[in-house]
Amino acid sequence: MEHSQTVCVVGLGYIGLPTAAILAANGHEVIGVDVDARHVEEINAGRVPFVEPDLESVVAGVVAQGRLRAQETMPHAQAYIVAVPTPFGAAYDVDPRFVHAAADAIAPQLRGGELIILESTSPPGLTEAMGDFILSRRPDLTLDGDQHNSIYLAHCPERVLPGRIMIEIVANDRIIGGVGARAAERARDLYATFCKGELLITDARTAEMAKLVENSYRDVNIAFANELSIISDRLGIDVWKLIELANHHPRVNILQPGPGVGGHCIAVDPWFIVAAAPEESRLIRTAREVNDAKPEHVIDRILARAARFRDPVVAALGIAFKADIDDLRESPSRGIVGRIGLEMPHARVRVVEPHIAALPPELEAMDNVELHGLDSALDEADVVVLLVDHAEFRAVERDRLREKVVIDTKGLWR
Ligand code: SAJ
Repeated sequence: MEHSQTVCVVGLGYIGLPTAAILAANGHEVIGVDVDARHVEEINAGRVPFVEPDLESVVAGVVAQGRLRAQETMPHAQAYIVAVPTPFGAAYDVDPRFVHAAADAIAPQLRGGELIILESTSPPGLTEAMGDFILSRRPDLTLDGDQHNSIYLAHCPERVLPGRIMIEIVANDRIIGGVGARAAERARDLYATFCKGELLITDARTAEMAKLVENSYRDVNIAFANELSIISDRLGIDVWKLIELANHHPRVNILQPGPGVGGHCIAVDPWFIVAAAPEESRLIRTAREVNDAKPEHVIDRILARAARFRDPVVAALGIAFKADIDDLRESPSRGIVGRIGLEMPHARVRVVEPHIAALPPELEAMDNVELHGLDSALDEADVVVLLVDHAEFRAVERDRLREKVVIDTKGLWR
């Protein structure tokens, strides 16, 4: 292993915490910073405040060894990795407030020689803007390399898949975009201490764009599948069979339709490209619109098929944004469940979500929506809506669905 460093990871969420844990497990002294006091306390007790396979054992181990500690204040460190949210603002451009807050807190700690890596998904130019922001607070420092007062800035977007983070954080290739060549080399040396994938060096803007392009590629391809499912509904064709057959062609690989696209990445990142080049991003924008419209199509189908019952019991299976995780952010199924409850006030909606202990507030507040176990929800249901392909749902015996109206948005029970 290369020499160990003091590394500060700013933002201990789905990306920051695994990154902090893996750095600590590879010999670095890691200080995690988060604004949430409860989060900090949990991590210092070796616990992980969200579901991600294999993460908790690593966190518990490095905390017990004293290699990772969390705190609310910004320390001095040799390297900083910023992994804070970059949501979109009103005009679908980035809201940089968390990046600015991190930069604001890091700036007074700098002495010259530090490496600062932005991992948060960024529109083209945000990493350079972060550098300008730091220099505006610290005019005594420079981004020109190899001087006593140089700081080194790079963008290294994360590409891990929730549910497989601990595998992919080590195995995936990484793009490292430096603001200057020296910064990229230093960032590469740090990632090389735990990353077994290829470390690909470029400039910060290209790295920013590469990340957005990867997620847009997936969004466009899912939009194609979702559009096919709507066309197929109209033409009376089984879309799953259709895609399976078409995918036998050696150069065709269509993705799977679903109730819409969720999560905080694929449903967000393409908008940064659209905001940066609105006239030119026609396909990317349309794909977003197609995917955003899919939940409405699902709602219409549910309402139409449930119309024959007076006071139906609806079992809604899954409100996470995808299979086998507990993340409800930007989840289309969560929105669909809310709308069913609203549009059918006389229906009783039984939500089954094995990965959560309580409904999110907006569903909790609805009188006709309740969290249920799978068995009781299925027993009572007139209408069963499959919204997430969780492993638990895959195992449901088909006999239990007989004589019920079934709307399977993931093609799980074909
Ligand atoms: N989905 C479909 N059909 C499919 C595949 C996915 O409807 O065939 C839906 C899912 O149900 C979910 C959404 O798309 O609602 C996104 O899920 P995902 O598994 O495609 O991706 P994320 O959001 O969990 O993670 C993505 C990954 N990006 C790519 O695969 C290009 C991951 O590698 C990134 O690190 C992550 O975004 C990120 O943080 O940017």
